[in-house]
Amino acid sequence: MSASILNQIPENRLHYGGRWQAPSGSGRLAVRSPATGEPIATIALADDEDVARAAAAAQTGFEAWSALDTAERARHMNALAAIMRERMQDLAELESLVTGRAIREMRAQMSRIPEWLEYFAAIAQGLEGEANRVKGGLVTLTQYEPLGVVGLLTSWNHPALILVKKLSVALAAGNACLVKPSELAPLSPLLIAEWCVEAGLPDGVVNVVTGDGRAGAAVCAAREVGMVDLTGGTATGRKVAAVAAERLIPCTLELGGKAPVIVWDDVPVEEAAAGAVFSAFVASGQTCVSGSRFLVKRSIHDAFVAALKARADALRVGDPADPATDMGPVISAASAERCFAYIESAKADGARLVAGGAKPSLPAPFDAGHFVPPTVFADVDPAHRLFREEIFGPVIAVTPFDDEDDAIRLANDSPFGLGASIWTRDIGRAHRLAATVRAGVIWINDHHKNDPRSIWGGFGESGYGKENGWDALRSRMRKRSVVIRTASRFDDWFAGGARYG
Ligand code: TXE
Repeated sequence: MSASILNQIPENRLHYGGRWQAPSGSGRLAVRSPATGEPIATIALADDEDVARAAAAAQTGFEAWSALDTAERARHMNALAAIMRERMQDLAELESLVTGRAIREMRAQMSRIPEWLEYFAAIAQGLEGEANRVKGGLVTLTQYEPLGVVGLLTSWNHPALILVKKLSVALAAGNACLVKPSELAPLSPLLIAEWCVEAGLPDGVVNVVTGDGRAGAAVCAAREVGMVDLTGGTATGRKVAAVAAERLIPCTLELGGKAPVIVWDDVPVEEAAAGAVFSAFVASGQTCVSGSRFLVKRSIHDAFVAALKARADALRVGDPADPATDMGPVISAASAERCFAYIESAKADGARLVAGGAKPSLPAPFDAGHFVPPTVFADVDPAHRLFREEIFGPVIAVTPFDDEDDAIRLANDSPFGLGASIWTRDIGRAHRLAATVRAGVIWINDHHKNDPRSIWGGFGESGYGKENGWDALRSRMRKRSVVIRTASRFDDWFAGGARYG
C-alpha cells in the first residue's frame, strides 16, 4: 500500500462540517489487523456532544445540498466517483488491511463502487413528478423532496461498498448524511468523507462520527436525523427500529441471513461445487447473503459433497495482502471463537465434518490472526444449531432433500429471508422455486452478484426496506401532492356550491 493512504487519515479525529475535528472526550479504540492482531490505528469514540455537533453540521450541509439542482448534485457525485476510481488500488489495500479480506476480492469490489455514485446521480435526474387534471377544475401535482439528514449505520464486512451504496442513494435524493461506521472498520469511511470535500460537496453534506454502538444510538436519537439506514445484526436492527418507531421516522434495515442454496441433480456437479464455494467462502463467509445451508438432491449428494470438499481443501488461506490468497481471517477473535464453537456444536449434534474444522497453522505474524478454515459439515439436520443460526463465518451445512416440496420446506425453515440461490437447468423448476423460497434476493445458477439496478433487501428477521434501484431512491425521499384550482371561480360551499359523491 502506498504508505500515504494511512497518513491521510489522522488518528483520533472525527470528520464533520467538511473537516477533521477533535473529539470532545478522551475515549479511544484501537483498530487491529484481523490477520495479525497488530494495531493499525486508533480512533476516537464519539460521545453525545460530538454526535450533536456533527448532526448540526449535517443540517447545515443539508440546507446547502438540497438547494442545488439534481444536475449540480450529480456533477459532485460524479467527481467523487472519479476520485474513487483513480485511487481504487489504495482503497482496496486499505480495505484488505482493516477487514482481513483477500486483496483479490477487495480489488474486484472497489472497481465496482463508483458505479453506485454514477447510477444514482443519473437516475435522480430522471425522477419526475406527475400532474393530473382531476374533477372539480383542479390539477394535482406530485413532488418529491429529500428527507433531511439520513443516519447511516454501517458494518465492517464491506466498509466502503456498503457506505457508498447508502451514500449514493441518500445524496442523489438530496439528503445530507451522518455516518457511524463499524468500530472494527472505520478507516475507509473517514477517508471517503475527506474525498467528498475534495470532490466539491458542500461542507457538512457527508459527516462521519466514529465509535461503538453508543455513538450509533446517539445518531438515531439526533433531532436532525429524519431517517436511519442500517446494515448490521438483527439484534441491532430491533433496537434501531424501536427508536425510529418512537421518533416516527422511517428506517431501512439490512440485517442477518442464513441463505439456502438449492442444488438440483441436473447441474454438473463440478459447476455446483464451484458455485457453492464461491457462495460460501467469499469474504470468509462474512456476508449477509453467504451460502450457508446447502440443500442437495439426494441422487447427487455424495458426489457433490466430495467435489465441495476437494474445492474447500484447496482454498489458500493466509496473508490477505498476497494476491494468491483465496481467503483471509474472520474479523475478530470473538468471531473466530464463535465459528469454532459452532464447529464443536455441530460435532456434538452428530453432523459429519467433511472439510476444515481446525485452526490453520500459519507462519508468524499470521499465527496471531483470526483464521478459520473453510469448513463443511454434511448430514446436518434442520434441528441442529448449524442449520438454524447465523454463523457469519466460513462454516457451512449440507443437507439432502428428495423432492421439490422437501427442498422448499427446508429452504423456508428459517426466520431469515435475505439471499437464496437455486441451481437447476429446468427453467420451470427454477421459477417455481424462486416464487416459493422466502428471500428478498434470489439468484438462479449464480450467487452474490449485485448491481446498482438490482434491488436488495430482505424479509422476516433479515429486515425491511431496499437498497439499489428506483425503490431505494424513492424511499430516501418523501412525496407530496399539491392541489391547484384551475377553475375560474371558487365553488363556494356555504353558498350552495356543488355536492360531490
Ligand atoms: O453488527 P452490529 P456487528 C451480523 C452478523 C454479525 C452481527 C454483529 O451476524 O455477527 O451482525 O456484527 C452500530 N444503535 N452482521 O457487531 O453490532 C454498530 O456500531 C445504533 C450482518 O458488526 O449490528 C455498527 O456501526 N447503532 C451484517 C452497526 O450498528 C448501533 C453485516 C452494525 O453493528 C447500535 C455485519 C445501537 N443500539 C454484521 N448497536 C449484514 N447485514 O451484512 C450497534 N450499532
